[in-house]
Amino acid sequence: MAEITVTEHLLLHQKQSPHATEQFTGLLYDLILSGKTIARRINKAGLLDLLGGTGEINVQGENVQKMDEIANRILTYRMERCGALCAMSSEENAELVRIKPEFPRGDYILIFDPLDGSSNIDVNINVGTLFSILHRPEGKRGEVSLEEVLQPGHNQAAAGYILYGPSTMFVFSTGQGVHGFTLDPGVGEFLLSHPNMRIPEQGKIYSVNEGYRKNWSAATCEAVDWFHNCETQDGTPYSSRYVGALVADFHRTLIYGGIFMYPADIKRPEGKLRLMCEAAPLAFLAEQAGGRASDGRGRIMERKPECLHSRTPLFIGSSNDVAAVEKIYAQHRHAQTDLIFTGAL
Ligand code: P6P
Repeated sequence: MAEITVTEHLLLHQKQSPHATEQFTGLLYDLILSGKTIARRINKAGLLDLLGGTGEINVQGENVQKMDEIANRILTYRMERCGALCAMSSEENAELVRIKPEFPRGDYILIFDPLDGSSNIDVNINVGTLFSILHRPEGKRGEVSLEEVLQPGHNQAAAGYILYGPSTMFVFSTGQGVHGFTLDPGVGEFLLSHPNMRIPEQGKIYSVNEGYRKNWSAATCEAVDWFHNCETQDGTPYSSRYVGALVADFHRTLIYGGIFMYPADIKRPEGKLRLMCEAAPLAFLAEQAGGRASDGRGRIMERKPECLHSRTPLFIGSSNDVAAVEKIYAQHRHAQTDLIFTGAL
């Protein structure tokens, strides 16, 4: 396969991609540069005593890992200078970051989780950076208001992730399909390795943390039990896989198919995962790849965030597998048993 970089790929698709403007290409370039910088730091983390937490707690109430902070600093420094943004929101920052007047500004808004799954770093398991790119609403000028940022996922101009694993991958979509690029460390470029990625309409892997079962509703228990009992198209049972890093669990689902689930539970009635920087970008990719992404009731892409850090339940992957979950929740809603929380069955 010819060695095609992300920028070349964008320009090749210039006519279809309304976003292949100078500003947007510059945005992606600096996002990619940040990803390469973070990859290098992660690969050395174990050697530079960057493992472990800083002892601080972030806005999510989570223990901040050193690499979280470093990744957040790398992205914030680079992206506030890229000239394409008017505002940014990081999973690590409680408040919206408005681009300061001394920096060039543009019409895009970047929402990101600098290092998702960072607790896995200490045990050398995949972590990832997630990003979502929105347009500033037409006709808005002056200071960006929070309301301008709180947009539903179907407004996204682009979304994607960088997966730091055995190889570092950049997977994204601008609405013209999903394309995966693998970093060639020798060259220092992400090269097209997975053009036009598609999720199989049914998979054979389900992915959920069953340790929370005692806190699930009856509907959620039934939805997960569905995958304990259903069979793949070749008549074999589903396998269970759970990395504990959303980007890694999603990437496997994107390639192999199946379903990743993070349901609500009695302690987290809105779920754990963040709508704007985790569920919405992955929902954009899933739908672009022919899959589905739901909160159990309807499309993640339709949900309007109440705040920057709104959370949502997430069921994402093969269209048939996600549809099976939605059907079970609909039956329980109809029977008005969808909010009954059961103990361990
Ligand atoms: P649990 C990582 O902390 C994360 O936000 C996602 O990357 C991952 O899918 C999820 O939490 C894992 O959560 O409760 O199963 O450990």
